[in-house]
Amino acid sequence: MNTHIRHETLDPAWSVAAILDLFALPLNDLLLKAQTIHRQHHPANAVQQSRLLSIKTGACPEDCAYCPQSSRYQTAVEEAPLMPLPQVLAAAKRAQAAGAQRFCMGAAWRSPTERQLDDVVEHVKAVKALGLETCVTLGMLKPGQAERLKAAGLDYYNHNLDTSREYYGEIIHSRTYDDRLQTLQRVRDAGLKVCCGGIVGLGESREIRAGLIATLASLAPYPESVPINQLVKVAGTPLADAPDLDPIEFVRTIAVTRIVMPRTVVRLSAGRETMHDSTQALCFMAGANSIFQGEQLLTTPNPRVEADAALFERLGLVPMPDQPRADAATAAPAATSGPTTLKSSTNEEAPAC
Ligand code: SAM
Ligand code: DTB
Ligand code: SF4
Repeated sequence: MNTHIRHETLDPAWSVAAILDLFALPLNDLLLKAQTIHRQHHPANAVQQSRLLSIKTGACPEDCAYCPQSSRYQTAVEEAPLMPLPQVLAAAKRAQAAGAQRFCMGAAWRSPTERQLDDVVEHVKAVKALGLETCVTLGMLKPGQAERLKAAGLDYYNHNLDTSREYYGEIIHSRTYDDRLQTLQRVRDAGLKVCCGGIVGLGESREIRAGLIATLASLAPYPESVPINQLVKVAGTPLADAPDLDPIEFVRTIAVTRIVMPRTVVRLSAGRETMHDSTQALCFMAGANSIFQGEQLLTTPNPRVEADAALFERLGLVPMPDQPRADAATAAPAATSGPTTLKSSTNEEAPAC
Protein backbone atom coordinates (compact mmCIF):
# COMPACT_ATOMS: atom_id res chain seq x y z
CA MET A 1 0.00 0.00 0.00
CA ASN A 2 1.21 3.47 -0.76
CA THR A 3 1.80 5.09 2.62
CA HIS A 4 3.61 8.07 1.19
CA ILE A 5 1.74 11.27 1.96
CA ARG A 6 1.70 13.46 -1.13
CA HIS A 7 1.73 16.93 0.20
CA GLU A 8 3.96 18.82 -2.14
CA THR A 9 3.12 22.29 -3.32
CA LEU A 10 2.15 21.98 -6.98
CA ASP A 11 1.84 25.66 -7.65
CA PRO A 12 4.46 27.70 -5.86
CA ALA A 13 2.30 30.77 -6.43
CA TRP A 14 0.08 29.59 -3.64
CA SER A 15 2.39 30.15 -0.75
CA VAL A 16 0.78 31.46 2.41
CA ALA A 17 2.23 34.88 1.53
CA ALA A 18 0.60 34.83 -1.92
CA ILE A 19 -2.72 33.80 -0.39
CA LEU A 20 -2.46 36.60 2.17
CA ASP A 21 -1.98 39.02 -0.73
CA LEU A 22 -5.30 37.81 -2.14
CA PHE A 23 -6.99 38.26 1.23
CA ALA A 24 -5.68 41.85 1.34
CA LEU A 25 -7.17 42.91 -2.01
CA PRO A 26 -9.91 45.53 -2.02
CA LEU A 27 -13.15 43.54 -1.69
CA ASN A 28 -14.40 44.54 -5.14
CA ASP A 29 -11.17 43.40 -6.77
CA LEU A 30 -11.20 40.13 -4.85
CA LEU A 31 -14.83 39.41 -5.74
CA LEU A 32 -14.29 40.22 -9.41
CA LYS A 33 -11.31 37.87 -9.56
CA ALA A 34 -13.19 35.09 -7.76
CA GLN A 35 -16.34 35.49 -9.84
CA THR A 36 -14.34 35.55 -13.09
CA ILE A 37 -12.51 32.35 -12.17
CA HIS A 38 -15.77 30.81 -11.00
CA ARG A 39 -17.40 31.39 -14.40
CA GLN A 40 -14.42 29.90 -16.21
CA HIS A 41 -14.88 26.59 -14.42
CA HIS A 42 -18.48 26.28 -13.29
CA PRO A 43 -22.00 27.15 -14.38
CA ALA A 44 -22.48 30.67 -13.09
CA ASN A 45 -25.70 30.28 -11.11
CA ALA A 46 -25.92 26.62 -10.20
CA VAL A 47 -25.57 25.39 -6.64
CA GLN A 48 -25.00 21.77 -5.65
CA GLN A 49 -27.07 20.54 -2.70
CA SER A 50 -26.08 17.90 -0.22
CA ARG A 51 -28.06 16.57 2.72
CA LEU A 52 -26.44 15.54 6.01
CA LEU A 53 -27.56 12.85 8.38
CA SER A 54 -25.93 11.98 11.67
CA ILE A 55 -25.98 8.17 11.66
CA LYS A 56 -24.18 7.85 14.99
CA THR A 57 -24.39 10.75 17.37
CA GLY A 58 -22.32 11.94 20.32
CA ALA A 59 -19.99 10.16 22.76
CA CYS A 60 -16.99 10.80 20.52
CA PRO A 61 -13.67 10.20 22.29
CA GLU A 62 -11.94 13.02 20.40
CA ASP A 63 -11.58 16.48 21.94
CA CYS A 64 -12.21 18.87 19.02
CA ALA A 65 -12.88 22.17 20.78
CA TYR A 66 -15.67 23.16 18.38
CA CYS A 67 -17.65 19.95 18.50
CA PRO A 68 -20.84 19.33 20.48
CA GLN A 69 -20.42 15.58 19.97
CA SER A 70 -17.21 15.20 21.95
CA SER A 71 -17.66 13.17 25.12
CA ARG A 72 -15.27 15.60 26.84
CA TYR A 73 -17.83 18.41 26.98
CA GLN A 74 -21.26 18.79 28.56
CA THR A 75 -23.56 19.72 25.70
CA ALA A 76 -27.25 19.17 24.97
CA VAL A 77 -26.47 16.56 22.29
CA GLU A 78 -28.18 13.25 23.00
CA GLU A 79 -26.14 10.18 22.21
CA ALA A 80 -27.55 7.77 19.66
CA PRO A 81 -26.09 4.48 18.43
CA LEU A 82 -25.65 3.63 14.76
CA MET A 83 -28.94 4.28 13.00
CA PRO A 84 -30.68 1.22 11.51
CA LEU A 85 -30.80 1.01 7.72
CA PRO A 86 -34.58 1.58 7.29
CA GLN A 87 -34.34 4.91 9.14
CA VAL A 88 -31.34 5.96 7.04
CA LEU A 89 -33.12 5.02 3.84
CA ALA A 90 -36.24 6.93 4.81
CA ALA A 91 -34.15 10.04 5.48
CA ALA A 92 -32.32 9.61 2.17
CA LYS A 93 -35.61 9.35 0.28
CA ARG A 94 -36.91 12.50 1.97
CA ALA A 95 -33.70 14.32 1.07
CA GLN A 96 -33.95 13.18 -2.54
CA ALA A 97 -37.55 14.33 -2.73
CA ALA A 98 -36.45 17.72 -1.39
CA GLY A 99 -33.87 18.05 -4.17
CA ALA A 100 -30.65 16.79 -2.60
CA GLN A 101 -28.17 15.27 -5.02
CA ARG A 102 -25.80 13.88 -2.45
CA PHE A 103 -26.47 12.21 0.88
CA CYS A 104 -23.73 12.58 3.49
CA MET A 105 -23.74 10.29 6.50
CA GLY A 106 -21.73 11.42 9.51
CA ALA A 107 -20.62 9.35 12.48
CA ALA A 108 -19.07 10.66 15.68
CA TRP A 109 -16.21 8.18 15.70
CA ARG A 110 -12.48 8.62 16.07
CA SER A 111 -12.11 5.74 13.63
CA PRO A 112 -14.61 3.02 12.69
CA THR A 113 -14.05 -0.62 13.61
CA GLU A 114 -14.43 -3.24 10.87
CA ARG A 115 -17.76 -4.25 12.41
CA GLN A 116 -19.02 -0.67 12.32
CA LEU A 117 -17.81 -0.34 8.76
CA ASP A 118 -19.80 -3.47 7.81
CA ASP A 119 -22.97 -1.57 8.68
CA VAL A 120 -21.92 1.64 6.94
CA VAL A 121 -21.12 -0.36 3.80
CA GLU A 122 -24.74 -1.56 3.78
CA HIS A 123 -25.96 2.02 4.29
CA VAL A 124 -23.84 3.25 1.37
CA LYS A 125 -25.05 0.49 -0.96
CA ALA A 126 -28.70 1.20 -0.16
CA VAL A 127 -28.42 4.98 -0.52
CA LYS A 128 -26.47 4.65 -3.75
CA ALA A 129 -29.19 2.35 -5.13
CA LEU A 130 -31.64 5.25 -4.79
CA GLY A 131 -29.61 7.15 -7.36
CA LEU A 132 -28.09 9.60 -4.89
CA GLU A 133 -24.42 10.43 -4.69
CA THR A 134 -22.98 9.15 -1.45
CA CYS A 135 -20.61 10.68 1.07
CA VAL A 136 -19.57 9.53 4.53
CA THR A 137 -17.51 11.09 7.28
CA LEU A 138 -16.46 8.51 9.85
CA GLY A 139 -13.16 9.78 11.23
CA MET A 140 -9.77 8.24 10.56
CA LEU A 141 -9.61 5.20 8.27
CA LYS A 142 -7.34 2.21 8.74
CA PRO A 143 -5.66 0.51 5.76
CA GLY A 144 -8.22 -1.22 3.55
CA GLN A 145 -11.26 0.62 4.90
CA ALA A 146 -11.39 3.24 2.13
CA GLU A 147 -11.23 0.41 -0.42
CA ARG A 148 -14.19 -1.28 1.24
CA LEU A 149 -16.18 1.94 1.02
CA LYS A 150 -15.22 2.45 -2.61
CA ALA A 151 -16.34 -1.10 -3.44
CA ALA A 152 -19.70 -0.34 -1.79
CA GLY A 153 -20.25 2.52 -4.22
CA LEU A 154 -19.15 5.45 -2.09
CA ASP A 155 -18.47 8.62 -4.09
CA TYR A 156 -16.97 11.02 -1.53
CA TYR A 157 -15.22 10.78 1.80
CA ASN A 158 -15.36 13.89 3.97
CA HIS A 159 -12.39 14.44 6.23
CA ASN A 160 -11.64 18.05 7.12
CA LEU A 161 -8.26 19.49 7.99
CA ASP A 162 -10.27 22.16 9.78
CA THR A 163 -7.44 24.65 10.32
CA SER A 164 -3.75 25.14 9.62
CA ARG A 165 -1.05 22.83 10.93
CA GLU A 166 0.24 25.61 13.22
CA TYR A 167 -3.13 26.12 14.90
CA TYR A 168 -4.27 22.49 15.02
CA GLY A 169 -2.83 21.86 18.48
CA GLU A 170 -4.87 24.77 19.87
CA ILE A 171 -8.10 23.10 18.81
CA ILE A 172 -7.54 19.33 18.89
CA HIS A 173 -5.17 17.36 21.13
CA SER A 174 -6.39 13.80 20.58
CA ARG A 175 -4.91 13.39 17.08
CA THR A 176 -2.38 15.09 14.83
CA TYR A 177 -2.46 16.92 11.53
CA ASP A 178 -0.47 14.07 10.02
CA ASP A 179 -3.14 11.57 11.17
CA ARG A 180 -5.59 13.61 9.15
CA LEU A 181 -3.34 13.77 6.09
CA GLN A 182 -2.76 10.02 6.27
CA THR A 183 -6.49 9.28 6.05
CA LEU A 184 -6.84 11.76 3.18
CA GLN A 185 -4.11 9.89 1.33
CA ARG A 186 -5.82 6.55 1.98
CA VAL A 187 -9.05 7.99 0.59
CA ARG A 188 -7.26 9.22 -2.54
CA ASP A 189 -5.40 5.97 -3.04
CA ALA A 190 -8.70 4.07 -2.93
CA GLY A 191 -10.02 6.19 -5.79
CA LEU A 192 -12.61 8.05 -3.75
CA LYS A 193 -13.35 11.72 -4.25
CA VAL A 194 -12.10 13.91 -1.45
CA CYS A 195 -14.28 16.36 0.46
CA CYS A 196 -11.96 18.32 2.73
CA GLY A 197 -12.22 21.80 4.16
CA GLY A 198 -12.22 23.59 7.43
CA ILE A 199 -13.82 25.82 10.02
CA VAL A 200 -13.35 29.53 10.37
CA GLY A 201 -14.22 31.54 13.45
CA LEU A 202 -12.18 29.41 15.84
CA GLY A 203 -10.38 32.55 17.06
CA GLU A 204 -7.73 32.04 14.36
CA SER A 205 -5.85 34.78 12.54
CA ARG A 206 -6.12 35.48 8.81
CA GLU A 207 -2.69 33.90 8.43
CA ILE A 208 -4.06 30.66 9.89
CA ARG A 209 -6.95 30.74 7.41
CA ALA A 210 -4.45 31.31 4.61
CA GLY A 211 -2.40 28.38 5.91
CA LEU A 212 -5.42 26.09 5.79
CA ILE A 213 -6.18 27.11 2.19
CA ALA A 214 -2.54 26.69 1.18
CA THR A 215 -2.50 23.17 2.62
CA LEU A 216 -5.76 22.21 0.90
CA ALA A 217 -4.39 23.57 -2.39
CA SER A 218 -1.16 21.64 -1.95
CA LEU A 219 -2.89 18.27 -1.77
CA ALA A 220 -2.20 16.49 -5.03
CA PRO A 221 -4.72 16.73 -6.52
CA TYR A 222 -6.61 19.27 -4.45
CA PRO A 223 -10.03 18.15 -3.07
CA GLU A 224 -13.00 17.94 -5.41
CA SER A 225 -15.14 19.42 -2.65
CA VAL A 226 -14.07 22.05 -0.10
CA PRO A 227 -16.56 22.82 2.67
CA ILE A 228 -15.95 26.11 4.44
CA ASN A 229 -17.74 25.95 7.78
CA GLN A 230 -18.36 28.94 9.98
CA LEU A 231 -18.12 27.83 13.59
CA VAL A 232 -21.52 26.99 15.04
CA LYS A 233 -21.05 28.02 18.64
CA VAL A 234 -22.51 25.37 20.88
CA ALA A 235 -23.00 25.80 24.63
CA GLY A 236 -20.74 23.54 26.63
CA THR A 237 -17.92 23.42 24.07
CA PRO A 238 -14.68 25.32 24.73
CA LEU A 239 -15.43 27.59 21.76
CA ALA A 240 -18.97 28.47 22.83
CA ASP A 241 -17.91 32.09 23.40
CA ALA A 242 -15.48 32.48 20.53
CA PRO A 243 -15.54 36.00 19.06
CA ASP A 244 -17.73 36.48 15.99
CA LEU A 245 -15.89 36.47 12.70
CA ASP A 246 -16.51 39.57 10.57
CA PRO A 247 -18.90 38.41 7.79
CA ILE A 248 -16.76 40.21 5.20
CA GLU A 249 -13.78 38.16 6.31
CA PHE A 250 -15.87 35.03 5.84
CA VAL A 251 -16.73 36.16 2.30
CA ARG A 252 -13.06 36.84 1.65
CA THR A 253 -12.24 33.30 2.79
CA ILE A 254 -14.72 31.86 0.28
CA ALA A 255 -13.36 34.07 -2.52
CA VAL A 256 -9.76 33.13 -1.83
CA THR A 257 -10.68 29.44 -1.72
CA ARG A 258 -12.35 29.78 -5.13
CA ILE A 259 -9.34 31.55 -6.65
CA VAL A 260 -6.78 29.13 -5.27
CA MET A 261 -8.75 25.97 -6.17
CA PRO A 262 -10.65 26.96 -9.32
CA ARG A 263 -12.15 23.58 -10.16
CA THR A 264 -13.28 22.56 -6.70
CA VAL A 265 -16.84 22.84 -5.55
CA VAL A 266 -16.78 25.25 -2.61
CA ARG A 267 -19.46 24.56 -0.05
CA LEU A 268 -20.94 27.34 2.03
CA SER A 269 -21.23 24.82 4.80
CA ALA A 270 -22.13 25.11 8.51
CA GLY A 271 -23.11 28.52 9.85
CA ARG A 272 -25.85 29.56 7.43
CA GLU A 273 -28.55 29.40 10.09
CA THR A 274 -27.24 32.60 11.68
CA MET A 275 -25.88 34.15 8.49
CA HIS A 276 -27.61 37.13 6.90
CA ASP A 277 -29.03 36.53 3.41
CA SER A 278 -26.79 39.31 2.08
CA THR A 279 -23.71 37.56 3.40
CA GLN A 280 -24.82 34.32 1.77
CA ALA A 281 -25.40 36.22 -1.49
CA LEU A 282 -21.87 37.60 -1.31
CA CYS A 283 -20.55 34.08 -0.68
CA PHE A 284 -22.26 32.84 -3.86
CA MET A 285 -20.84 35.82 -5.71
CA ALA A 286 -17.43 34.91 -4.29
CA GLY A 287 -17.64 31.44 -5.80
CA ALA A 288 -19.46 29.22 -3.32
CA ASN A 289 -21.51 26.71 -5.32
CA SER A 290 -22.72 24.15 -2.82
CA ILE A 291 -24.77 24.09 0.38
CA PHE A 292 -26.12 21.66 2.92
CA GLN A 293 -29.84 21.51 2.39
CA GLY A 294 -32.40 20.76 5.11
CA GLU A 295 -33.19 21.96 8.58
CA GLN A 296 -30.48 20.03 10.38
CA LEU A 297 -26.74 19.65 9.88
CA LEU A 298 -25.49 16.85 12.16
CA THR A 299 -26.73 18.10 15.52
CA THR A 300 -27.32 21.81 14.89
CA PRO A 301 -29.94 23.72 12.90
CA ASN A 302 -29.71 24.78 9.27
CA PRO A 303 -32.14 26.87 7.15
CA ARG A 304 -35.33 25.13 6.08
CA VAL A 305 -35.64 23.93 2.47
CA GLU A 306 -38.39 26.50 1.85
CA ALA A 307 -36.21 29.35 3.14
CA ASP A 308 -33.38 28.30 0.84
CA ALA A 309 -35.77 27.98 -2.10
CA ALA A 310 -36.93 31.55 -1.45
CA LEU A 311 -33.34 32.78 -1.24
CA PHE A 312 -32.42 30.98 -4.46
CA GLU A 313 -35.41 32.58 -6.16
CA ARG A 314 -34.33 36.05 -5.02
CA LEU A 315 -30.77 35.44 -6.19
CA GLY A 316 -31.64 33.64 -9.43
CA LEU A 317 -29.76 30.55 -8.32
CA VAL A 318 -30.73 27.11 -9.53
CA PRO A 319 -29.95 23.65 -8.20
CA MET A 320 -27.07 21.98 -9.96
CA PRO A 321 -28.63 19.18 -11.99
CA ASP A 322 -25.37 17.44 -12.71
CA GLN A 323 -21.74 17.66 -11.82
CA PRO A 324 -19.98 20.73 -13.19
CA ARG A 325 -17.31 20.03 -15.74
CA ALA A 326 -14.14 21.83 -16.66
CA ASP A 327 -15.24 21.75 -20.29
CA ALA A 328 -18.33 23.72 -19.25
CA ALA A 329 -16.08 26.71 -18.94
CA THR A 330 -14.75 26.44 -22.46
CA ALA A 331 -18.28 25.82 -23.77
CA ALA A 332 -19.72 28.91 -22.12
CA PRO A 333 -17.27 30.94 -20.10
CA ALA A 334 -19.71 33.63 -19.10
CA ALA A 335 -22.83 31.51 -18.83
CA THR A 336 -25.60 33.27 -17.04
CA SER A 337 -28.37 30.84 -17.78
CA GLY A 338 -29.14 27.54 -16.13
CA PRO A 339 -26.55 24.81 -16.16
CA THR A 340 -28.43 22.47 -18.51
CA THR A 341 -26.65 23.94 -21.50
CA LEU A 342 -23.36 23.13 -19.84
CA LYS A 343 -23.86 19.39 -19.47
CA SER A 344 -21.55 17.76 -21.90
CA SER A 345 -19.23 14.90 -22.49
CA THR A 346 -16.79 13.61 -19.93
CA ASN A 347 -13.45 15.30 -19.64
CA GLU A 348 -10.42 13.87 -17.93
CA GLU A 349 -9.72 17.31 -16.53
CA ALA A 350 -13.21 17.72 -15.18
CA PRO A 351 -13.63 18.38 -11.50
CA ALA A 352 -15.22 15.37 -9.94
CA CYS A 353 -17.86 17.21 -8.01
N1 SAM B 1 -15.89 12.46 13.46
C1 SAM B 1 -15.59 12.70 12.12
C2 SAM B 1 -14.50 13.70 11.90
O1 SAM B 1 -14.21 14.50 12.78
O2 SAM B 1 -13.95 13.69 10.80
C3 SAM B 1 -16.80 13.11 11.30
C4 SAM B 1 -17.82 14.01 11.89
S1 SAM B 1 -17.24 15.64 12.34
C5 SAM B 1 -18.66 16.30 13.15
C6 SAM B 1 -17.18 16.45 10.74
C7 SAM B 1 -16.83 17.91 10.69
O3 SAM B 1 -17.87 18.69 11.24
C8 SAM B 1 -15.61 18.39 11.43
O4 SAM B 1 -14.40 18.11 10.78
C9 SAM B 1 -15.86 19.87 11.47
O5 SAM B 1 -15.33 20.51 10.34
C10 SAM B 1 -17.38 19.98 11.43
N2 SAM B 1 -17.92 20.54 12.68
C11 SAM B 1 -18.09 19.91 13.85
N3 SAM B 1 -18.59 20.74 14.78
C12 SAM B 1 -18.75 21.94 14.18
C13 SAM B 1 -19.22 23.20 14.60
N4 SAM B 1 -19.62 23.41 15.87
N5 SAM B 1 -19.26 24.21 13.73
C14 SAM B 1 -18.85 24.03 12.45
N6 SAM B 1 -18.39 22.85 11.97
C15 SAM B 1 -18.33 21.83 12.83
C1 DTB C 1 -18.55 19.61 6.93
O1 DTB C 1 -17.55 20.21 6.50
N1 DTB C 1 -19.45 20.15 7.71
C2 DTB C 1 -20.47 19.19 8.07
C3 DTB C 1 -20.02 17.93 7.30
N2 DTB C 1 -18.82 18.35 6.67
C4 DTB C 1 -19.87 16.66 8.01
C5 DTB C 1 -20.68 19.08 9.51
C6 DTB C 1 -21.09 20.37 10.16
C7 DTB C 1 -21.42 20.08 11.59
C8 DTB C 1 -21.91 21.29 12.30
C9 DTB C 1 -22.21 20.98 13.73
C10 DTB C 1 -23.28 19.97 13.94
O2 DTB C 1 -24.36 20.06 13.33
O3 DTB C 1 -23.09 19.09 14.80
FE1 SF4 D 1 -15.56 13.53 17.16
FE2 SF4 D 1 -15.60 14.48 14.64
FE3 SF4 D 1 -16.72 15.86 16.69
FE4 SF4 D 1 -14.08 15.68 16.55
S1 SF4 D 1 -15.42 16.66 15.05
S2 SF4 D 1 -15.34 15.38 18.40
S3 SF4 D 1 -13.83 13.63 15.72
S4 SF4 D 1 -17.39 13.90 15.92
